[in-house]
Amino acid sequence: MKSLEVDKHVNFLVKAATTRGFEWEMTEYLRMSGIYWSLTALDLLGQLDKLPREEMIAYVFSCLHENGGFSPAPNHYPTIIYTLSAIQVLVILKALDQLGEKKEKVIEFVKSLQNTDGSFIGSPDDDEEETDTRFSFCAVATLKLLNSLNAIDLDKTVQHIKACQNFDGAFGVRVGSESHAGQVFCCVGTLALLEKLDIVDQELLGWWLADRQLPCGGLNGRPMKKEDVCYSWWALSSLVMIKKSAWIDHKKLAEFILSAADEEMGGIADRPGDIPDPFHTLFGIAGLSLLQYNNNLELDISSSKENVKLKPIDPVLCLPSYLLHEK
Ligand code: GRG
Repeated sequence: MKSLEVDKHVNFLVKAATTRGFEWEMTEYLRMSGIYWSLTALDLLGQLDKLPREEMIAYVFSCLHENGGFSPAPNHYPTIIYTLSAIQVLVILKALDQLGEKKEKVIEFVKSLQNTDGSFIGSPDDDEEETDTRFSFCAVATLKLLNSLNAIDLDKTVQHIKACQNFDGAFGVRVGSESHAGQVFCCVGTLALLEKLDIVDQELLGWWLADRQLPCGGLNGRPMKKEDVCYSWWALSSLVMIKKSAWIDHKKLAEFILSAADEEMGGIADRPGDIPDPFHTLFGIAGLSLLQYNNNLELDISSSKENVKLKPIDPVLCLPSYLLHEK
């Protein structure tokens, strides 16, 4: 198995976060999540200090709006996805306290997005039917990190997720939508945060998730689709949450993730030979962390620093575990 080239990945992540140019401009619409991906990956690699903390915190607050929501960049509108990313960044930088009385505003923002059937819209201007189980997860995860789960109707939240479970045991975007591993993560993660995993048919879901592994070792997001490194997070973390991660071949998955790394520039791509990006770099490294700590994978780590270890990650909140235990 190839080794995890720490120095190269750190250089790649720092370069992606600090180089100004065409790519930087083109990714403005997702910047807050980009910062979360880069910081989380750097922290897992033990090198969080490679990006300027105060500058990152100032950026997060420059994206906080009057209604309590965060946008990806200052001149964009706030949504629940970027609100979760902003809160995750503040947790990583141990700066959540700086929210002060604005914390109540953020809670109000999240609360305002819940429909009467328990589903969530992504931003206040969305129509009531524009729901997505991603928004349920982001709402619940944000409130969990703010210690304010009771701000929303939790029973209805669970009922809605339950209604999104399909005959194959997996979950989709909304009631009746095709099962997709990304949405499975969101639904299983929501139930895990609300301690309601018992309502899931875990055997059936375990089979569906394990079936995502292809002969190349990588996982796909739904039947008949190509493998993609990001499902080494969405599908594997779901398997970990329902305690069925032993149902896939760990070594083959780790080999697939490592083979999607760019050997020269660092960074991980969706699949071998493609161009790396911070999204796949985080979810590839996060998948390796799950495999190492949940399935005893022996990972060879190459670094110019001594005794570098990959940190354990929380399978639900996708944050280095030590941050959640310290809270
Ligand atoms: C990271 C903790 C944390 C939270 C974020 C926004 C969100 C919560 C989760 C998104 C989950 C999701 C839907 C992931 C899938 C992303 C993806 C690669 C979608 C591509 O979908 P298709 O249909 O790809 O283009 P396939 O693989 O089906 O061909």
